[in-house]
Amino acid sequence: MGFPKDFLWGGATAANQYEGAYDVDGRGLSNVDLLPVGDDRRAVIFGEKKMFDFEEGYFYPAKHAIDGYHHYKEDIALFAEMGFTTYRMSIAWTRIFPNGDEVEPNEKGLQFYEDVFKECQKYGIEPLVTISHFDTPMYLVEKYGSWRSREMIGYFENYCRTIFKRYKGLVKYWLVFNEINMILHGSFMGAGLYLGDLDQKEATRVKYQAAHHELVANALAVKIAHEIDPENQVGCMLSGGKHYPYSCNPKDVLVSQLRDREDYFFSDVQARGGYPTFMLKKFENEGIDVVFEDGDVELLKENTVDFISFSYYMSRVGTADPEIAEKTTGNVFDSVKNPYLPSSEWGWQIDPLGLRIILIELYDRYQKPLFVVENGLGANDIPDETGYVEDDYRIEYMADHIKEIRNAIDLDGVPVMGYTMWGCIDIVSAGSGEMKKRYGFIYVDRDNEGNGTLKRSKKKSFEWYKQVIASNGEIL
Ligand code: P53
Repeated sequence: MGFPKDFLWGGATAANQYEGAYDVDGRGLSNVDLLPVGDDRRAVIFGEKKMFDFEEGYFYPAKHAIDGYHHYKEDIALFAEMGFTTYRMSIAWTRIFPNGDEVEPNEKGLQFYEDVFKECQKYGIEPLVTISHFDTPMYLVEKYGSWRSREMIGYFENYCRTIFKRYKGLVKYWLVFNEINMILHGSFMGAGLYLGDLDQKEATRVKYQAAHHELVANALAVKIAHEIDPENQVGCMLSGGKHYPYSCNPKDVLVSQLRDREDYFFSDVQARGGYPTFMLKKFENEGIDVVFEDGDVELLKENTVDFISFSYYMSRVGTADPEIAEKTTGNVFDSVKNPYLPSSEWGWQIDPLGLRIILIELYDRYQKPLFVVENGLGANDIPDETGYVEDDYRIEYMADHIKEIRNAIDLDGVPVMGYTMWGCIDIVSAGSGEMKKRYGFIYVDRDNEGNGTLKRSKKKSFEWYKQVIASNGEIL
């Protein structure tokens, strides 16, 4: 009973929220560098406001982030001290191909990640590598309109082939696109799509055409990963969270079910190998013309993912009743507020049982191993003068969620490969751009305006997680 012996325990970060050094060693500019802090951030994330270069009067937190580029050795040593057996991180596409369309990769970028993986290897930490954590080279955004263009597939394929070859033997767990369903919501953040000049129908068409290109690129990535090294295991990655019906009125149930399908469309293609009929019907009924090329159907069919990964922060709520207007705040996935659940300081509702519910649901749907690759609590931690934070609220949040993973394994028979808690060291928030929305076991001295020494200090949760891992999830 309990967690399997080889369960992978760790934490997760993403290049643009962690590394900084945005212009060092030949790195090119990417869409996620251009998300400013402040009132305009959401409009840029959603692809409503165009921001294709740094502009006067804005602060761009990804430029320097927590300077992980120069601190990774110290950070990985701290992860190792907690006993991590895995570390989820992402490669910045623009470190390897600064513009995206070069034939030859940037050696300095390749060397950087090789050093990172070797550092992990030193401690027996298995890297879990996201190939695109929301990032797209700005050169390709400007030249081709990003993923709306079929051209992207070839460039992405070259990027994948390059890293699979170079890191063969160092990395075996891969995720292709982080939260692939983000493309429908935060379209510029998720996929470099600026949609501000399109009407709604055309914007929808562009999103689904771009999604198709990403799905084809995903299948190619799976194919190449398996060809280069049969040891490679490739997962899809979904922003998870089931829609609960607001009431047992069948109308609410139906709305919730249909909204879940909008998300599962992506993993249905990636895990089952073809478009679900409901999506083809939607295209037909709404006149959405998504162009497939010869060979796409076969490629998708033959190259399904090895496992299903997802982020889980909260469940969502669906209702058919327009009178129920109270929405949750602070998340790009809009949802009606659930009256049974408490909320974090950022309005994200806290629902540990929802994690068990989505684990059951995803396993029932796909019968493939699951990996919880993000989960955690963003909070405004107040450190003492030494940088220590007594983050009992975070410990409680995580303990409650890890218990539900154990229940899913023990009571529901769901195979779960591992758990990587989000933002294991404080990093820039993707949604808000703030530093003060902190998730880490490790406090980083940096504020929303970019001031601070970048000093790392252990929070109370650091010792707690160490003991969770040492006991393989028995002591929570
Ligand atoms: P933050 C919502 C909004 C933005 C990104 O989010 C999101 C979500 C949740 O689904 O996805 C992930 O930093 C994402 C991470 C991100 C994390 O959620 O807004 O993969 O990059 O940092 C947490 O609190």
